[in-house]
Amino acid sequence: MAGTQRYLRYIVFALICLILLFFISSSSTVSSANWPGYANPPSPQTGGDAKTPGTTPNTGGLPPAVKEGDRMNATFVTLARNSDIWEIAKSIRQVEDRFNRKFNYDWVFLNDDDFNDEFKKVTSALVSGKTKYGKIPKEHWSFPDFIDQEKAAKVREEMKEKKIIYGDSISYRHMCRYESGFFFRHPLMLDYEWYWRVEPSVELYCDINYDTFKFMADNKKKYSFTLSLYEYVETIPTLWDAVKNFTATFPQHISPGNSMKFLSDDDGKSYNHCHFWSNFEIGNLNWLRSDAYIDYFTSLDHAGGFFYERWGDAPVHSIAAALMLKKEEIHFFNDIAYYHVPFTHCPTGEQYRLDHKCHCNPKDNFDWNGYSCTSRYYELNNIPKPEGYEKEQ
Ligand SMILES: Nc1nc2c(ncn2[C@@H]2O[C@H](COP(=O)(O)OP(=O)(O)OP(=O)(O)O)[C@@H](O)[C@H]2O)c(=O)[nH]1
Ligand SMILES: [Mg+2]
Repeated sequence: MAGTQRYLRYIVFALICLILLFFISSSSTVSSANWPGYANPPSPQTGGDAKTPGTTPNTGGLPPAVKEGDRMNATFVTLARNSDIWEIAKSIRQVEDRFNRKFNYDWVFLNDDDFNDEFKKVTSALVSGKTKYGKIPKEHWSFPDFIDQEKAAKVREEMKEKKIIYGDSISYRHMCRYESGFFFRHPLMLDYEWYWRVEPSVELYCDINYDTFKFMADNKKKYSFTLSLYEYVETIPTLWDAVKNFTATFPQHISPGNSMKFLSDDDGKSYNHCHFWSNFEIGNLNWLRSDAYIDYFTSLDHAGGFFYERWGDAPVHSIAAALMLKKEEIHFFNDIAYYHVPFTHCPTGEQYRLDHKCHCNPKDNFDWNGYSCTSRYYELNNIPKPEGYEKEQ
């Protein structure tokens, strides 16, 4: 009897184990029909097999992938060394993502040396338009014969002691002179009417959904900026004297209705050091190639300040634009959100920033800061300042 009972206990125990095993195995994979949020779980589509699900075309009416319409005779232009490769790669990526993937404009790269294969390979892969690589002729990147080398060397020593930024650099001076007077005359640039200058390590923070070159042409603009500020006085002590010398010699090149008020608070007697920051520029190359601008550059060049001081291309371009163009021909691109160390232009106006997917912090906007000259531009042109600017002062 005891043996039968033990035997029955074994059978009951074995049955319980079997039932438990059944439950464990059936609950170890949750039925796909029970996935949270899926009434009908996704299943393989046409074209796929059991292991690789297929795909379906989007029929939901997405906006067109690229912009339609005519292009302008325009190019991006970058002056760079081979060592700038990764910093210019970042800039290109931003310009492409925010603008050029929709327009596919060309990009001209200029260098005082030969570009190496790596530079060409990386940059041409990033640019959606054609890329062109030019070497700067020696005579555009060297001391002109009228420059006293000893005097120039002494200035560099003094500026080094005074710790003036790039004060002891020869190459920086060649760069500023080249950007002031030669880049637009490079053979590769002669094919174009419009340029957009891009430097290494810059950022664009908002989508640009229209053709900025066409905007310039349609609205009769010749020069443009996003940031403006005061120049270091130590780098340009005699620049304004050289400008006055030029205006006295070539009064015919000075435009009526110009932007003198942007440059001077005493009707031209002295320079207030305001300038447009030229690391960003969209401008007209034919204007830079005009007799007026060439006479201006040649006159300044002979004054020697690119080497005896450290004149930057930003005040040189800005003074030219402010004196030789009508004030309406200079455009402020409030909508191009831009950064070059250490300043940011983040468009004033929250709705604009949201609509254009901007990722800049409006608190970083430099426009209404005391060191910016952009207020002067608004006042001179009688343009009402954008709504909300007071909050950013
Ligand atoms: N090929 C070449 N390009 C140069 C040289 N020096 C500067 N550049 C380029 O000229 C432009 C201006 O030079 P930057 O060094 O950016 O001068 P910056 O903007 O005043 O100063 P940063 O604050 O350093 O950016 C950039 O596009 C540089 O890549 C040079 O010696 N050779
Ligand atoms: Mg720079």
